[in-house]
Amino acid sequence: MPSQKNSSEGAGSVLATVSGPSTGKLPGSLVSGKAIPSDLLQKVVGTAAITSAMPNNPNKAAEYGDAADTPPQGATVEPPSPAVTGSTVSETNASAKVGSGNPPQGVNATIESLDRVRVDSGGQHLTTNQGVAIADNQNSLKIGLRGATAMEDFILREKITHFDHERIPERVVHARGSAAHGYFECYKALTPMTKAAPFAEDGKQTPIFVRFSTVAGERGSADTVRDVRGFAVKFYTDEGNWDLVGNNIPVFFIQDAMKFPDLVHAVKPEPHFAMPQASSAHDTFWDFASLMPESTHMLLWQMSDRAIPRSYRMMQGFGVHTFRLINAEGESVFCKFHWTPVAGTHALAWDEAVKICGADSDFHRRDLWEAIEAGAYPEWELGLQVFSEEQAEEFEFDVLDSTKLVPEEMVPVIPVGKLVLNRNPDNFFAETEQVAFCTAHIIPGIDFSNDPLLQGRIHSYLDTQISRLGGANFHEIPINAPVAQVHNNQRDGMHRQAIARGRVSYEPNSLGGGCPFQAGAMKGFTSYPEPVTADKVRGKAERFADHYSQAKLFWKSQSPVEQTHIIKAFRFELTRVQTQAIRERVVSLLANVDDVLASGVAEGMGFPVPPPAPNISTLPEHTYEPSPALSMMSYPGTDIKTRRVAILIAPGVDGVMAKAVYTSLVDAGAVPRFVSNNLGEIAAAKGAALHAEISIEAGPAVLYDAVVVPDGADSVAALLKNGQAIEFLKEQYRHCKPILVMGAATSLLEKAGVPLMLPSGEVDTSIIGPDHADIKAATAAFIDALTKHKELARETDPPVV
Ligand code: HDE
Repeated sequence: MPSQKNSSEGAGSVLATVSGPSTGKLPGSLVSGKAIPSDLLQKVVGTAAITSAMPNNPNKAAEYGDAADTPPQGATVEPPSPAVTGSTVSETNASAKVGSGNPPQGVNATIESLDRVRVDSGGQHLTTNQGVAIADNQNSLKIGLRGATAMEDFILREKITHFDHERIPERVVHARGSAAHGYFECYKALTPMTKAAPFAEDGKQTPIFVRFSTVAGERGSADTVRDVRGFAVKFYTDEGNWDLVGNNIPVFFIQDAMKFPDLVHAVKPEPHFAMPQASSAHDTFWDFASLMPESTHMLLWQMSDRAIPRSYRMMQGFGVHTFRLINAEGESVFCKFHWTPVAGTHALAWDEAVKICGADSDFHRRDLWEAIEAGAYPEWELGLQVFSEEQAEEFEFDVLDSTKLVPEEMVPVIPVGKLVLNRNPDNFFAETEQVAFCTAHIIPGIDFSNDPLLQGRIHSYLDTQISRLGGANFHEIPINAPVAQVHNNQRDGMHRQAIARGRVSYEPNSLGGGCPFQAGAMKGFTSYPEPVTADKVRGKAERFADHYSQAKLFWKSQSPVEQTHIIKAFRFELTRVQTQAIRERVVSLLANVDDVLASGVAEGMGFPVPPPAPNISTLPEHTYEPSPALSMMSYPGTDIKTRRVAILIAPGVDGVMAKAVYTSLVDAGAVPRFVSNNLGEIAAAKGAALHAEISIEAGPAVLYDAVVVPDGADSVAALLKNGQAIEFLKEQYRHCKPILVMGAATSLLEKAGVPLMLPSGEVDTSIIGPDHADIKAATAAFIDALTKHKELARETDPPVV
């Protein structure tokens, strides 16, 4: 609507905030000789123009019937001047606080990189949260030097009040974890399969944040407990955040979200006395699990070495559920996600894991941090198993059942990209604790399947953040903000940070020129239009009732030593259980899997194998061929980067030899340390004195992947008299770790009772030294042994050393 030049008619309407001229006429530029602010006039004139350009809602018809399949982009009108859609024409006035007076249009500045919120106090004085300089940070304000503290001491009160509220609730599950930043790089564009942003171009990089965790323990619990590990990846894509919230085991305990609170209540510390911490080895867990035969497959994984990984960097990750990929044509395939570590998959020994809980309860956290600080960036390859809905129909299991996996022999894993973790967080709380993963965070090109476990998760993660992070604005916490623009009409709530410009917070609108407008089917997220004709029911499909075929597949696919570990883990857990009927019920499930498994466990428990639990499946049981990919042995790794090696020294050590081994290990990427009885200078028989880096108490055997004892008559004599050193060698042997002894140090093996031959009668090639005169060759053989990680053929039950 045009303004009337040189007329004051309607001026009052421009200057007021209620009502406007009934004629629709707008004033000219002068009122009684006083100028109407031109920006205010422009705003009113411009508003009239954009609202009348939208006489109706042009997209309404597209909401109904077939037209709704392809929602159009929202209708918009460009405002003639920025003031038209602003909140206030006074936005052009500048200050250090309100900004430049030229507010950015069409952007959300809260998504700027984390640099925007990084704080460094170098060279700065202390202040209150209001920026007031603090003169004295040592004393509260008192009425007299020996008097009471004054109520008015706002500096003390602010400091203590903030401190009182420093904690937030820990995660209900996965409370204990550690995280790092990095990137995902796609090898080749996957556009025929999916339009998802990370896979859009060859070599495309997407920033990511990954958090690893245990499940059952509280936030301060130990890292190396027996448990499933979380493997949650947040992709900050240019089309919004995608969270792939997976585990290091490809299947799960239960089939329906309805059972998750029961599972977690059963595994968490028992409610009457809050024990045990971070352990499934107690009555309530096994009571529940043994009444849920669908968990049998997962229980085998949980009792395997997968549940005691050597490092977060040495475990696989899985999306677990079946997801959908969708391409630009709207075609969909099913997909399973696999992360495979470049460092190989490696585990601790159970005895080792238990002792590490005491020696360094931050073992995994420290390992991840140290590797990244040292520039040995952990890497994984992402692989996809892709299959059609028609293929899935032919499988003997249901792909919507999270207690089943798709064997790689049926659908191969295609490598599609790599994940690299190359930056530690600056602040554990702000980043690792406040990160909010959510299975509902998906992007165009990816969609959910109807897996009833996944469907329940879509609700749970968003919901849990609201109480954990204190309200609906947790997406604005810097670590959670996407790198893609965020524009919508959600407003207010606790701790809101975005200051929305303009008066429009609804859609459709004409006062905001129609903005922000719906993106439409071409750009916006659309769900895969899966055809459905079904009754509304509670229940599960027939194929979900097969509880044992894949448990058998997993068992058959394990190497003999892995099978032994599974039997021993069951025995350990069930021995801690107090109720005999529960123990027997667990073995009755195992009796459906394998005789050796069931009898091995029963024997250790001192009772006969009970009759197998009823197999309730009405479908014929499927027999799978063993799948080598299910054994950890299939991912050996290729080097010794970041492996920790103890070099045990005492006065009189052959310093030249010790240093030579040290240097070779550093060159190969390992982390050697001189370990001695105490810190300080250690006189050497040959060469310069060495400096002990850590004492045996602070760095016991379980914290190293291997041990070296250099030659030196006096040094060896001292170690022979040192019970801790002998214990060190015994543990290294018992945990199947490579041992390098040189010259006189060979006598330590005898004192420790370490045999040089394997139980099979073959030579133990991971004990190096006795017949290696040449130190170079010995070190090379030692590095070879360490590359293989452990010599598991050493194990006997019970251990001889
Ligand atoms: Fe989770 N899970 N979960 N979960 N989960 C949480 O979300 C839940 C499940 C997983 O590092 C919680 O933010 C339900 C399967 C990881 O921050 C909560 C069900 C898998 C993490 C939650 C499941 C996972 C969580 C607790 C069954 C593997 C840690 C705090 C329907 C595919 C993410 C939080 C991080 C965390 C609910 C089952 C993995 C309560 C209801 C299956 C890695 O929302």
